[in-house]
Parts: sequence; structure tokens; C-alpha cells
Amino acid sequence: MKRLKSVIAVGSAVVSLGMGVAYAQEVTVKLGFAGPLTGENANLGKDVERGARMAVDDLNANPPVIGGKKVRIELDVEDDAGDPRQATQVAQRLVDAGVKGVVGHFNSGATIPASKIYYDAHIPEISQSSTNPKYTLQGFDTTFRLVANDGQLGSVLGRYAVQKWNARSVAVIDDRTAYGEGIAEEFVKSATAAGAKVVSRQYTNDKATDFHGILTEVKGTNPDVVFYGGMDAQGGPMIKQMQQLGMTAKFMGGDGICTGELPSLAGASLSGRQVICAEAGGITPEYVAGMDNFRKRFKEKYGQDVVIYAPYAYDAIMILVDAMKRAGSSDPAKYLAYLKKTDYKGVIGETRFDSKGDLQNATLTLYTFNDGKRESLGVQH
Ligand code: ABU
Repeated sequence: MKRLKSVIAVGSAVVSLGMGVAYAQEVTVKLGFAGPLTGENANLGKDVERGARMAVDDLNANPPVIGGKKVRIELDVEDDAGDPRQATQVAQRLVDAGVKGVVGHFNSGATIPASKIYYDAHIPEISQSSTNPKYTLQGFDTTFRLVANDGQLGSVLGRYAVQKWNARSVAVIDDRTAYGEGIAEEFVKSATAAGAKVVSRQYTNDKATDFHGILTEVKGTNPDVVFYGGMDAQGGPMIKQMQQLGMTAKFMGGDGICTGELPSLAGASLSGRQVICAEAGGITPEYVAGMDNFRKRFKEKYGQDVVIYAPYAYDAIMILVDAMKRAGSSDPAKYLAYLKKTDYKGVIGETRFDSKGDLQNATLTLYTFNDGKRESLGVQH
């Protein structure tokens, strides 16, 4: 018995020494995530939060080695409610918490002011969804994005309206946000250059629910196409109210309305109306199976479908960690140079950044809606 007890003691010491050694070699790296988890865009913010959390869970299931040490990733999640002021407050909180990199924010109007806080703290930020060109035009070497910008989206959509829909007259509405205004102006440039006339220019806001007033003005000008620069929370009800007013114009918008939730937000009024929108990324054939697998795993994990940019947030986390692995350090001062040289094959395809932090060879995908589902019309290069 005495001998047995001493064997157990030795065994425990070995186990505990073994665990102690393993523990000592393991370090925690904190990453930040920020997006609209409350408010009008909470559906979209939660979508990308789930994508980011899924990446962290995948990484922790098979811990990455950075600088010879096993790393556990911790995600510090903040809600900016899509609000520019709240975005700077939560950005400061993430900096103070010691995050080594940030995924987000979602809305351009939040991402742009927050990016100054991260730049001043020398912390890299990858937005999975912000499309306003200004984000990467501020001269900050810490800003990156995984999507095409509003110039690219507006340009393709403007040409499509004129060349494919034969639009001669367009009405343009935006929500006066950095994103909505930006994409609406890019659409106007492209559609007018292609030969269309803007017959009505209207404005709403990103909290509005009643569009009867501006739609009645628009109806009086009888446009071929109504373009909306804004998000699905307004785009869906706007389509409903166009129906109520007996408007027959085609409807178009950017990635803000191009979500899997537009059908439920627009209801039955989506059937029978031609609607085109563009997601600011494109899955090329060699990545389709990987994306299908991601969507399946996402549904199994959360009981929810991907709304739009969850896979982009997933890759954003992976890209930060990939740069840290190559640098052998999670110190932003060391891994930033490696992040700039990213060549990462992930769920959304191959990511390489240009000198501004935009995607090299950004693509987008045009979508329409049929039977309550988004349907791809193809990737545009
Ligand atoms: N790109 C549409 C949604 C996010 C943004 O404000 O840019």
C-alpha cells in the first residue's frame, strides 16, 4: 500500500509537471471584434460576430503556434450599435484591453472614425464589410478590408441599370450614412456616364421606417429604376411601400440590402419586382465547395444561415493569426509587416492586400431574389 501510494504520488508529480510545462508554454492572445450587435443592423452585426467566434473556436480546437508557443485566442467583443460615436468609445476600450488586432467594424460610418484610434495605438484593423473608399484613404498603415469598395459596387450597378435594364431614368435615395451616401453617389456617376438621367434625388436615415413621403415624390417622376443606398432594414420596408403605392420601378441597391434577410424584410412584395444588388466579394469556382462547407458548419453551430459577411469575418480572424504565425509574434509592431504581405487562401478565396490595405483583384457578385432566396447572377471582376 505504501509502495502504491508513492507510485501515485510520483505519477501525479509527473502529470502535474507535464501539465505545468504545457501551461507555461501556452499564451493567450487577445483579439478584438466590434460591430452593431444592437440597433437596426444587429442582424448583420451578429452574423459577423458569429463568423469571428467560429474562427476563434476553430483555432482553439487546434491551437496555433506563434513564436514557438501554443496560443489560445481570446475574443473581446464590443457593440458599437453602428454609431460613429459609440464606435470610437468601444475602439478605445479594445485598445485599453490590450487587443493585438481588431476585426470590424461593420458600418463604414463606424469603421472610419474607429480606425484613427487603432492607428494611433498601432493596432491592425480588418473590416470584413466596410465599403466606403475613405476607410483606406486616410494614410493609415493599420487599415485593411476584405471587400470591394463603393466605387467598384456603384460603378458595376450603374452600368447594369443602363446596359441590362435599359434604364433611361433613375431615382436615387440614400440614408445619409457614410456608406449610403457614398454608394449612391458612385451609382449616380456610373449610371449618368452610361446615359441615364437622375429624375429624383431623395434622402432618408438609417432608423426610418416610413418612406411613403419620399416614395410619393419618386412616383411622380416615373423612374425606370429606384436605387437605394442603405441597409436591408430600410430597403425591405421600402420595397413593401413601393408596392403599396403601386410603383412598378425596378429596385437596386448595394451590399447593404444584398442579404439573406431581405426577403423576410420585404415580404411578399419582393415577388414580381425585379431587384438587383451586389455583395462586395465573389466566390470563384475553386472556393465554392469550401464556402458551401462553411455555410453548413455555420448552420449546424448556430442554427442560423449566414446573412452576408460572416465568412469574411471568419477569414479576417484567420488572416490576423496567419500573419502572427509568420512573424513569430503577436506584437503588432512585429506582425504588421507580415500582414501587409498576406497571401491567404481562406473561405472567401485568396486574400492579398494592396499598398492601401484594399484587396488586390477585388470582385463582387450580383444577386437577384427568387422565391424568397438570394440567387447569384455571377461574379464580376
Ligand atoms: N458595405 C455595406 C455595409 C457596411 C458599410 O457601411 O460599409
